Amino acid sequence: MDTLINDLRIFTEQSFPVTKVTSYLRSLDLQKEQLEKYCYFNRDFYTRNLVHKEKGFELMVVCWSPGQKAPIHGHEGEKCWARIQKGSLQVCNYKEISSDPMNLDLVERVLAKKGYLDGPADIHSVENISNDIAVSLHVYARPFGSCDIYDLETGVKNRIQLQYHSMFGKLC
Ligand code: CSS
Ligand code: FE2
Repeated sequence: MDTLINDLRIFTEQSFPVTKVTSYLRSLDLQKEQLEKYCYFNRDFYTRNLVHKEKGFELMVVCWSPGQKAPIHGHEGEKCWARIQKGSLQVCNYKEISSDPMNLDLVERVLAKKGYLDGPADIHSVENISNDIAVSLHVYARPFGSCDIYDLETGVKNRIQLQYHSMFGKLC
């Protein structure tokens, strides 16, 4: 993990060059033991487990029980990569056609399996549609503490605060 954090620091100085960071994260070789201390599951919601945060980026392990979902949300220009470390996740990518009225186009639906690297993401939903748990590793360049959730049924966009379930391996 320390090596990964140091390498991300170097990428921060380079403003996270997309091609370079993508191939770096794609070939990242992390053992599941290295992630274990950040893996907390909750029955009711997916968990956001902070590994490291500094001004330029944050590193997070997200744990998904079967059926859990991150609803359609935007990353607002932040560069966000997610690597599937265990299980699989369905990622739906959207393009905003208009904001008022809300009109999003589903451009891609991907079943991301272990080892798959997603990103950089813009507007998407992420869901564990499988019957097994899933774990993903997320790098957010320019971390943010809140985001917009798009409700396609009502056409309303809501701002929500994002919270951590654990930080540095300890429950919050
Ligand atoms: N963006 C979501 C996870 S899917 S990338 C979150 O940070 O909770
Ligand atoms: Fe996301």
